[in-house]
Amino acid sequence: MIVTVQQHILQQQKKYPGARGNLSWLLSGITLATKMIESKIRRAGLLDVLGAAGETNVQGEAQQKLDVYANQALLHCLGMRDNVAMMVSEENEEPITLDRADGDGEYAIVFDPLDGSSNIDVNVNVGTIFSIFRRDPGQFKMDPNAHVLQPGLKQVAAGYVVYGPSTVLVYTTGNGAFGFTLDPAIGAYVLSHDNLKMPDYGTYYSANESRFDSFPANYREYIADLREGFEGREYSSRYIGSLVADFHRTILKGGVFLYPPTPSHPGGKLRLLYEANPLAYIAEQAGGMAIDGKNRILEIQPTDIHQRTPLVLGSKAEVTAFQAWKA
Ligand code: P6P
Repeated sequence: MIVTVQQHILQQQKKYPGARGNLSWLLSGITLATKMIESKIRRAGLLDVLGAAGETNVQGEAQQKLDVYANQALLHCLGMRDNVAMMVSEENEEPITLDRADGDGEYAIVFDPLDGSSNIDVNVNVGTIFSIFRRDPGQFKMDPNAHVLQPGLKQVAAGYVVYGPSTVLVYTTGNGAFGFTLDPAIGAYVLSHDNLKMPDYGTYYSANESRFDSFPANYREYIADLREGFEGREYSSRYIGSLVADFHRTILKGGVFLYPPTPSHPGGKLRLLYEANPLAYIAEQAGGMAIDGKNRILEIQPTDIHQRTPLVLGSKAEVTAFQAWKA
């Protein structure tokens, strides 16, 4: 039986008496934008959208044309959803606030429109990551950032789309994690991974080992032990360099993904609000764990919308073992 992501979202909403279908309306804006992005990615080589757009974004990274397109698609589709009060994008230094009548605009959304974009030109998986908060009307007038500077535990929903051999959307609203594969024949995301569960342990570790010598000692000792074999298991190293792809493998196969503090990024490279938090929420909903090297990602109180964090994320066995290493 085919279950589309729209049907699934509505079924999930039925679990909340009094839910008015607002969240499903909002999520349909995201799925629409990702279909627009997917269609561009599928034909990237043919549409001369490869290569830098000649601009640099707030991160100082050369903006790829697809980055710009993906950001515009999300801003447009979500801007059309009257229950969205504000948006934060990796591509925009400041939040985008939408002029809604004060009673409307229930949600604040943060997203990374096209993560791993440096892989676009070599046809390697890229992804979209999003995280949704309910805004606090009391704060709206003083500081729009306050709506998204909330610990990840407060997320109403979170998800990602990985654009690869197939395009898969995974999302959670707090009742488990669910995966949907885009069926090009009907243009709909169809349920393909019902109630995703991350294996309790895996046989992969994933880190950029070119910087191994500069990792903090506890990361180096931990990885050295995994290389030797851990709890009787041999480990292989897998690193795609596209967070969404490395995460998607981890949620399906288990194991651990690590982005430690490095000399160039002593506070970690990955972004808390629109990379670590949404993936941590999904990882925990699938039975996995996500920490910043010490503390649970979802409990971090953010102070800046673009702040970074170290990330150790994956199966219970591997992340628990990492925590045992004294930092
Ligand atoms: P490094 C891609 O640019 C990205 O933001 C993530 O998708 C990925 O996990 C990470 O950076 C890769 O960083 O330093 O290993 O190239």
